[in-house]
Amino acid sequence: MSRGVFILLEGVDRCGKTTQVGLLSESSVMAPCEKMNFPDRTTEIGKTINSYLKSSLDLSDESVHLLFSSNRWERQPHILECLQGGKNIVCDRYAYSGVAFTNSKVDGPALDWCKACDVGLPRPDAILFLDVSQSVAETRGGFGDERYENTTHQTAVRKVFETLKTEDQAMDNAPEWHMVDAGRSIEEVKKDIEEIVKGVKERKQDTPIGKLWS
Ligand code: DGP
Ligand code: NA
Ligand code: NA
Repeated sequence: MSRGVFILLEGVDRCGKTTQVGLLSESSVMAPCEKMNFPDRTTEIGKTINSYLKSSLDLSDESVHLLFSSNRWERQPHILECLQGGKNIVCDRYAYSGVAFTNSKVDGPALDWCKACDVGLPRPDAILFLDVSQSVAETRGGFGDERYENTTHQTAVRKVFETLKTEDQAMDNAPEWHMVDAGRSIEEVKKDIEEIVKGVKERKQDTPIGKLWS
């Protein structure tokens, strides 16, 4: 039996990621599928993260970064169990958001420090980056509700995602990156994503499960 594949959707806030994660998780292409999202606000750590994002709690940049990372590590056993059991995973954000949202802060922690605590997590097979212009993202519902949702920060976040893509592309064992034009209709984006995922499954489902950034 082939293992499950691990598909990660990333992007700035309001890029349409959560909609597409939902659609992909219900698509026959991914069956059987487990849907995940980070931060997972349901755990004890996740509740603290939620308070931080809603601005009812202040934490240092380093402290909250480690909480976000820990929130991923607490799901590591479950991720491995799914993949080993032949279940595909579609995930809404992961360590890439982790690094991008922290390193992009004014005088934020260094890129290598940000990456270090997520090294060794289960490695996604592919990253589908939902690319939408900042002006389009901001016209979408709810922009500005949470801590990081301002133009300056989001623009800086985009730059770090670009750096992470470049670094991954220089590594032998890194996820595949696919840029998806998310300025189109939901239906067009969905079709595009499904085609990409079919290819990823063919290439990856008979390879060993990897470790992130190692
Ligand atoms: P979401 O629930 O996907 O809208 O994510 C909530 C916000 O938290 C969003 O602005 C992105 C940000 N975020 C997601 N993961 C991380 C992380 O690991 N570290 C930091 N600093 N921010 C993150
Ligand atoms: Na958000
Ligand atoms: Na999310």
